[in-house]
Amino acid sequence: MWNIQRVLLPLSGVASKLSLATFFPSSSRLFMPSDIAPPPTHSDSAQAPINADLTKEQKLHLYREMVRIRRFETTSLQHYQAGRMGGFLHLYIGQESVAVGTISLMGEHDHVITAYRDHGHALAVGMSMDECMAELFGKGTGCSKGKGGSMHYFDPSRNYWGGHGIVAGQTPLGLGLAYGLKYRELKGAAICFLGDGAVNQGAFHESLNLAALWNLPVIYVIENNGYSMGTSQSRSSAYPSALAQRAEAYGMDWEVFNGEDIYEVRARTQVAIDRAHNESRPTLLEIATYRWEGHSVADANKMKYRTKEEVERFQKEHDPIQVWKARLLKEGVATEEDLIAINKEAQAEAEASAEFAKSSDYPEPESIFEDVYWEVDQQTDAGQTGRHFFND
Ligand SMILES: Cc1ncc(C[n+]2csc(CCOP(=O)(O)OP(=O)(O)O)c2C)c(N)n1
Ligand SMILES: [Mg+2]
Repeated sequence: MWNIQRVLLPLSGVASKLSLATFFPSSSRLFMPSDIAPPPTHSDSAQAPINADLTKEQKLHLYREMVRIRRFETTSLQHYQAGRMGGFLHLYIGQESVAVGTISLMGEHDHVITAYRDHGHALAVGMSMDECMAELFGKGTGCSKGKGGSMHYFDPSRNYWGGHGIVAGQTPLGLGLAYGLKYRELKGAAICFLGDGAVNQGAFHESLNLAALWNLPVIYVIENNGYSMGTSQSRSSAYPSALAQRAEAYGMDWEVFNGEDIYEVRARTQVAIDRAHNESRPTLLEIATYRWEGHSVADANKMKYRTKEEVERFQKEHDPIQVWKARLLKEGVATEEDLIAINKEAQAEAEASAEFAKSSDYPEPESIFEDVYWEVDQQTDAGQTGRHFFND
């Protein structure tokens, strides 16, 4: 809690007292929250119909998709460090079960939109490693023609609407997707991912308000990986309870659960999808997860706001791929050799995608003005007269 004396003391001239502890009373813990732990998983998630009905092949598919994301990203990291990519690279390693679990539930009219940590979601919706890797290399064969980079993957043909760099900027857009579904009377949901650092942005709260007010089929998924950019959740959010509890202010359903077990992710997310499809009502989910790498690869302070022990604990005990692997072995779905083979295939696919990216051409300089406004590219009246953009 704020202590008024601690705040006033520095103002009365005792500048030496002005330390982080003044503003963050237990700052040492806030800097190093090495006690963070995911919530327990529900014991009945594996038996939920959506999971009980999974075939052996579907279970292996979930494993393959998570491993593909991991191999894609470790390969991209090597090429980033070799100086072959410009811009930032935000890795999703450690969070794979969230994208793969939620997106595995998507039907024909379900749509996805996310922030800049977008590689996992893109591969999970079915975008190819080639187009994703080439985008990182800035090549014309990339999914955004090499002009978007890591943070701006797009594929509307797969109901995948980006890839957004402005924190929470995707949240009103996700609302618009849901509005479009309702307007067209389609039975679908807009799944909008955001980070724990986006929950205090005004645009997000405006979106929650409209989602509830207009009963829109949107599912906001907070991927709570414990940290935003160089800071922990406890240093950035005043409200000490669940981030998703903010939904109560808008009369919206919400839930918090553990994201490391893909059964759990699927079982709990399906409830929100059913609510969107059948009742056209929004949900705010908070999925506890963990990012292994720095905020981006260029995060020089990545070990200053958390401990090495904490990172290693999550890597050893909460790796979603290892958790799922253990399940598959226990259920007799696969042997150790089967899973090694899947890893090798994914590694080969990732390496081939890097070769594809390297040998692709950069976009032509003249194309820099293309793909900015649809109206201009399509030469519509508005695109030619500019009236669409400026009232005259
Ligand atoms: C409006 C805005 N403010 C600040 C930034 C700089 N910024 C980029 S990422 C980030 C942290 C977001 O953290 P979180 O939402 O938890 O997502 P994560 O990186 O953990 O996936 C910040 C502050 C930005 N991109 N946009
Ligand atoms: Mg975060």
